[in-house]
Amino acid sequence: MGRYSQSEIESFVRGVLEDGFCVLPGHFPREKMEAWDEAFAPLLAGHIEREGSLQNRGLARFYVTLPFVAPFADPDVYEDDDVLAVVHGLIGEDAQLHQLATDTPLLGSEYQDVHRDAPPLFPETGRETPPFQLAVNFPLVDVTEERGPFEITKGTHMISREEGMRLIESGEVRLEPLLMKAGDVMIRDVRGLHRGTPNRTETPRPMVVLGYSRRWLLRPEVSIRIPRAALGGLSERARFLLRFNPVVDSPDEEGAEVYQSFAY
Ligand SMILES: O=C(O)CCC(=O)C(=O)O
Repeated sequence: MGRYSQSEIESFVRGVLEDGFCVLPGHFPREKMEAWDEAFAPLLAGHIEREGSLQNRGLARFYVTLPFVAPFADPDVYEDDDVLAVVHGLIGEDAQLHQLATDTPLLGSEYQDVHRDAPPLFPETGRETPPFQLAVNFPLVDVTEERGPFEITKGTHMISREEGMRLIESGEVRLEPLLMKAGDVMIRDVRGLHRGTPNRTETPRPMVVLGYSRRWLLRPEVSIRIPRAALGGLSERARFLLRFNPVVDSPDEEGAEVYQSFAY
């Protein structure tokens, strides 16, 4: 049972359709975010040791896939009733979940180029379509001006990148820093123009990304490796959401990150 009424859910859906994103304030318990942050720290350290030299998201900024094990394989997060109601309202009841990962700027990170996370579906038409790919983002720590807030624009998800950039350059559209608290959840159309900004502190600023898509969208660059042993414990709804992901015998085997091309 979610916390929001049907009309409130519809208003979040409208927010994403019109602005490109909405925020559900204080949605996840702070203690849960702290537990995730603690469990994430060694994963980040291991990632930096293995492939830290790549820095393809910019200096001192890392994309790390989370393993589908506790505390990250949490149905209270990826099956949250309110988040799913908004997701379903935007990309259909048969949506799939195919990404569980993090973006983390560290001290030394810089402004990213403004970008979208997906190209248009039909570039030859010069027109955008209704939403097909969503990111559900939540930070694991409070985000301050100094900790490199995610900056986002309103209303650029349904226009071309060129037009969006023109509006930003002319000042008609503003890049807004989102000072999200640990527990706040953003649901966004990945076509909205945005960028990461410099983290000027010693505290890593992990932002979790759950990627939900229309059922027909193939995203070979991301996946959630489901441990075979976990299958039996998944709800029917979770099995449906996760149905296109690989089932693996050993979840802990870490391959190199394959999601390298991320900006459009
Ligand atoms: O700073 C962030 O959390 C987002 C960074 C980002 O947009 C990206 O790496 O694609």
